[in-house]
Amino acid sequence: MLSFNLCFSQGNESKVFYKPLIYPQPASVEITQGEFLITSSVTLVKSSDLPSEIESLVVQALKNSGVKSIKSATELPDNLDHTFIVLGLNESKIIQQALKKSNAEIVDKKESYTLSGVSIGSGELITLAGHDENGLFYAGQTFSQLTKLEAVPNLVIQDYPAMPIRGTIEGFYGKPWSMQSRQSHLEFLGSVKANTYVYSPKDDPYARDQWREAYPKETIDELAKLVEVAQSNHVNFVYAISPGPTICFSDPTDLESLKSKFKNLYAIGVKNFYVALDDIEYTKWNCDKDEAYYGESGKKAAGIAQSELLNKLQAILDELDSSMSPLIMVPTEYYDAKESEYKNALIENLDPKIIIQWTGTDVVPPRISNNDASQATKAFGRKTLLWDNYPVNDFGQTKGRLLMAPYRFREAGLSKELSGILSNPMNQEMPSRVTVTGVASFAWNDTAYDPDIIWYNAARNLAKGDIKVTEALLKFFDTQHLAPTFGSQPWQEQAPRLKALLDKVKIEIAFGDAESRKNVLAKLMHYATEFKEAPALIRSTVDPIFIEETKPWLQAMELWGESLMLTTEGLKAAMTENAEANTYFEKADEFAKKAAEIESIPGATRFDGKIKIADGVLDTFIKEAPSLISGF
Ligand code: LTM
Repeated sequence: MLSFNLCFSQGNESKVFYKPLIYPQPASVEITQGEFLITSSVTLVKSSDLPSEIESLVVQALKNSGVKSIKSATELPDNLDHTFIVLGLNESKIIQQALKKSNAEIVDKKESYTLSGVSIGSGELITLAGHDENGLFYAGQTFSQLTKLEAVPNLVIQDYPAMPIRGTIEGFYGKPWSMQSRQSHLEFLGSVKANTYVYSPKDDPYARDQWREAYPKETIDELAKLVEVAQSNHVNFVYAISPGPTICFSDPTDLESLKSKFKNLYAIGVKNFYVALDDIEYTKWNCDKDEAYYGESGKKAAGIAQSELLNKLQAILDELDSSMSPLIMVPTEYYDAKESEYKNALIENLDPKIIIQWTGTDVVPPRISNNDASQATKAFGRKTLLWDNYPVNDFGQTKGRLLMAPYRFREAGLSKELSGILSNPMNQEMPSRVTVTGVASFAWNDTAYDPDIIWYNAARNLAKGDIKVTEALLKFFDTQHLAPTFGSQPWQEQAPRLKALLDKVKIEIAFGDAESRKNVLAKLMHYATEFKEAPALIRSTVDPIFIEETKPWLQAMELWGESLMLTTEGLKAAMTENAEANTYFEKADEFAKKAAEIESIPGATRFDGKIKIADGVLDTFIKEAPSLISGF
């Protein structure tokens, strides 16, 4: 059960309220007396320093929930006869007054907020108080979630993030996201209280292979638009450059090229910079000058040369604008927390304020523990920022797959050792949200994080709140649950929901009686029918971009569903010794073969290949089914 209910009497009436499931899970939710009531006419009481995008967010949420009239005021009256919503930063007088009336306070932490609802007289006082602008924006996001629910009780939410840096790094190989996808991703990040997006597509030539060249004017204009969208969604837009494949560390003209690249981006509003030194040759210099300057090439010399370059860049940025956040970097040895010659040389020289990323105990680690993170703190000489290679699908083992399992196996307590988490997503932006919602939620509140509830919420969000479409999506995600590592052993199993049902079918056929076999086959037919119908339901409601990005998977799922229905008919017929059974099994096989032939969209992922749907679970069952009941 996902919620419990609470019963309060208001006057003579009594009404049932349901505890809301906010995501990311807030630090504290206290339910109080009465209803969190939004009347059809409300008054917004704003502090003078209210950013316009936060006002728009709240106004939009009110309109979507059916509010007909929104008036503005600068003060609260003594008597409330309808809903008053007070919005502002903690230090404003009006917020102090509203918090006092609500018996609430704000926690003194960066990005924190308090959201409260209290019944006063015949009206309602709702307060959205931010510690800072990000906090106030997050109060608006939580408010927006509350307005989509029915019968919410009055409450006091005090909330703040566990990790300071939360978001994504578009750091994969293969087709980069379109500018349109990036814009909608930035809006999505804001909605899950994530505050960071790193622009680092490996296949942007101006960021890696031709990093010395300036961007064409058209691209600069597009990037400027992204920076603007990021700002209005309270997301730091971080620009990453990858000079590693060709840089000459000791050449002042290369430093100049980096400086002018950063300056061009600063001019369009970029205030966060990043240097990516992953996946490069670091035991050979790219130029003779480096040999002359640093001596013989090698891991130690690479650590020294890289740290010197980064320190110079940090100094350039400090001079350009001292209010900017420090540089972020990913080193060449990013895939473990073992001390090494290279890492020692890097951190002995690197400016301590520069933030270092690592990917865990492997490039794609099966789990990340508190101990792993504290080893990384030691090895890199500071709290690290995790680069989590999930749900990225640019490596061979992901061929034909989307990665859509819940975000799991990151230990509660990591917020004590990490400065944050950035997820490296798939080439497909919208399907990536299934996991990124989990990453943002874990980074916001790692101790209360519940992977399954967040997974449900991610589906519900894509389904625009529709329960049937949510279930259809969850069935689809289950077929893409397998998460490969760089080795042969996946770190998340394939299709656990479907597997549980198919195992039950096999168990009842082997050990059950006529009645239980009949029942389990009825259940299987019900599931198979919903499975086959899921793609049509998804297409009817979910955003067309999601449908486009998942197109061949949805097509294949339909065919596999048909095959599973025919298999179930075959099993039913076999149970009653009906000779039609074989015909059903043969047809099921034909559909399975057709489904297994569907290919990914050419170029949409780094490795094209045949689409995989619940592989190793569904195909195995369909193949094995004719042998489960014999003698007809
Ligand atoms: O993980 C890092 C730091 N670098 C690359 C990524 O660009 C790539 O997307 C992932 C997954 O293939 N692996 C890497 O090594």
